[in-house]
Amino acid sequence: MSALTQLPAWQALWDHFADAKHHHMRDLFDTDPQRAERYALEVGGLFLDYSKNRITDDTLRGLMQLAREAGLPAKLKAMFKGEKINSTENRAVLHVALRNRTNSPILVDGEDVMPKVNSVLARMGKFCHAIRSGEWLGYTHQPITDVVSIGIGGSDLGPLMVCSALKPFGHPRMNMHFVSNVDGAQLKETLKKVHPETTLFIVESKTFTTQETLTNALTAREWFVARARDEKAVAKHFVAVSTNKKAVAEFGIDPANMFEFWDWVGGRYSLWSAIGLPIMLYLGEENFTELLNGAHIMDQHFANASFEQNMPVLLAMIGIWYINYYGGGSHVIAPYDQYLHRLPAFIQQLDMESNGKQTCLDGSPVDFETAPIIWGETGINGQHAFFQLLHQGTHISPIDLICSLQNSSSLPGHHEILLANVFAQAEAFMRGKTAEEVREELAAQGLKGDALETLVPHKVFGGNRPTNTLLMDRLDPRNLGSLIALYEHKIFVQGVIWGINSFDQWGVELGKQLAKTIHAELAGKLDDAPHDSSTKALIRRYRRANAGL
Ligand code: G6Q
Repeated sequence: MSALTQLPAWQALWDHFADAKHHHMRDLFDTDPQRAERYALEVGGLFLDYSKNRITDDTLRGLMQLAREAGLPAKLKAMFKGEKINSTENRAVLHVALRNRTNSPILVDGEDVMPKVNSVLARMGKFCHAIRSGEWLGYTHQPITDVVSIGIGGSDLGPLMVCSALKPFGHPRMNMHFVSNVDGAQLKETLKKVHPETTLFIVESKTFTTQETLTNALTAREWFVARARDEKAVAKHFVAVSTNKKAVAEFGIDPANMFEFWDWVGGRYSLWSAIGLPIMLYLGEENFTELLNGAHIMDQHFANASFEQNMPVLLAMIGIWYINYYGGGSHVIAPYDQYLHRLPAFIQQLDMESNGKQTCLDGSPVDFETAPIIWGETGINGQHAFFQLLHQGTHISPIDLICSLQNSSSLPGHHEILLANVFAQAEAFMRGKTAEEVREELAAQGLKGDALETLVPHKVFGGNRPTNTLLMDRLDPRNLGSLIALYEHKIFVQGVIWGINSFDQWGVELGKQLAKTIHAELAGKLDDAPHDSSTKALIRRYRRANAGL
């Protein structure tokens, strides 16, 4: 048995569950008129209504006790203090230092990291100002109009998501492009849209060894040099963001054009570092600072609020309740905001790469479920697609409904419809529709007898389906910063409860290793690598189709 399942609070919650699993939220609301008020919380520009969950005061008490017994208070302090909590890589985990707006010292191996953080931020600010003001000119003395960010995973999704989310704050001259897929189609289509004289390429890679990124960057560089016909022009059009100065120089980017970050910044937690350069270029230094400020508000709240009033802790522990007690293995992110359409993908990586693990910190296997499958889509589109399963399917899949109170599109009439749907969905998921209500409704439509009764079971909604409603005052850099940090900390808390390392990602290595050998085989450079019969047949088929290899 794992340490977690032996905790008294873990067992006590099972005892509570035996009774709690019979509760229906409809009754919980009926018996407590203050429920919505009591189960709500505001932090900065974010408001969370968590009342539509299958929880009572006893559930929350039990969950917070579990958080304490699992050692959350000490782990939280350890992260903020820069201790090497990423034990399998022997690294600190300090995305909070990147937005430590109070500038209080944070030590790694005895060295305060804040001067480095501030100096890179200042360099980024200067560079972005030069590009945005038109002072930085390309090789034909024209200002930059297009930015192509080349990266993948944590070195792509964050900047891509934030730039999409904050489009209304973007520089009007700047067109942002993101290339991550090694499928040449993405780079090819992007290059069709840009001109070498006015394009800046940002190569984003923590390690600067990632095959997809380096392949795309090399092709982009060749495309550029073939047109500029001058190697020296590269300096005006290529910059790198990395922790690996040597590899950047070897690739042919002047280290003077490199923005640095450090091994204590995890890829999927790196948008606050120099990896956020595309964000700062697009939004400007002030808005990037606001993004950091928003995250810092959430950091401070997370570090200081009592667990009972702590937004990331509440979301995490309520998540644990569903995952580990109800056996709900999936979680939906449904932003009701077109600008947030990449948020589900971003949170999917953040959560699944962090907590998709089955080994405890001490090397023993887990004997409980860990990260749920995170998925989602803009909520309103989801309603016309997969919400059917969420309402009447057999799975329990909690849903985060995310929207902003203020209209960001400024087109009249749209926002009200959007918000009406958010609130209606949350209510429908909670209440459902009883057979009695269905009967009444059908009778009012003139149906009776068998015709009515045959339809009833199909139109019943069990309800009791959990949602969190997250309202932002408006979608702006500060609130988006708080929202992202909220999820980062929620995921951290769940990792602590499960006793796993949320900050490594060994699971992505195996496929990468095998791909190297197979790549050589596809190219005809290697013939007899040992494989199973299926893999061998697939390789043969590829080689036949690309005859000559
Ligand atoms: C994120 C992961 C992963 C990483 C990419 C890109 O936490 O580690 O998504 O960001 O594999 O890696 P590089 O930045 O090293 O190119």
